[in-house]
Amino acid sequence: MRKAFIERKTNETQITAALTLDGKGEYSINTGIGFFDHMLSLFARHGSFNLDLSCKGDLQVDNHHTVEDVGIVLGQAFRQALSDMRGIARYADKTVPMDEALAFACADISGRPYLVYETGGEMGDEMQLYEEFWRAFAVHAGITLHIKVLYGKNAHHMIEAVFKAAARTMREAVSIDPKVEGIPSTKGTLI
Ligand SMILES: [Mn+2]
Repeated sequence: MRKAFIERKTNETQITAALTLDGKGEYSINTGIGFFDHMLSLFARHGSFNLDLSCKGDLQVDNHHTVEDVGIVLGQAFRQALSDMRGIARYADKTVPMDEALAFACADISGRPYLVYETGGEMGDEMQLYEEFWRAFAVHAGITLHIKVLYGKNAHHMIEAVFKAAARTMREAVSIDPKVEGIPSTKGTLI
C-alpha cells in the first residue's frame, strides 16, 4: 500500500496527515476553516485518496498560515507515499467545470517542483490565498503543476473547480500504469 504519515509542528500550525494513494475517497478533515475542509474533502473524494488531516493553526491571525502549511504537509505526504515513483503514469491533465466556472490542471510527477497558476483576470483574495496552497503542495510533493481557471464568476465555484481538476489529475498521474516498467524516466530517476 502506498501510504504516508506526516506530522509538522511550528509556532503557527500543528498538523497531522495520513494519506493512502490507492484509497476509496474516504476522508476526515478538520482545519478550522469550513471552506478549506470542503475543498480538501472533495480533493480526497475525487482523487480517490484516503485522507485524515487535522490542523490547529493561528486563525486569530488569518487563514494564511493554515492554508499554506496544510499545502506543505499534503505535498510531503504525496512525496512520501510515492516513494521512488515506480510504475506511475506520471503525466495527467483534466478540465473540470463547476457551474459557470471551468478549471484546468496538468501535472508531471517529475521531481521538478514548479507551479503555474493562472486565473484569467484579476485575482481576488481567496484565489490568491489558494495559490499559496498549490505552490506549497507542488514544491513539497516535488511535482510540476499547472493550474488555470479558464473562466468563471463565483470565487467558490472557481476554487472548487480547481480542487476537483487537481484531484482528478493527481489521481491519474499517481496511478500505476501497467505499461510502465520501473521508473518512468529516461534519466532513470524521478527523485
Ligand atoms: Mn461547494
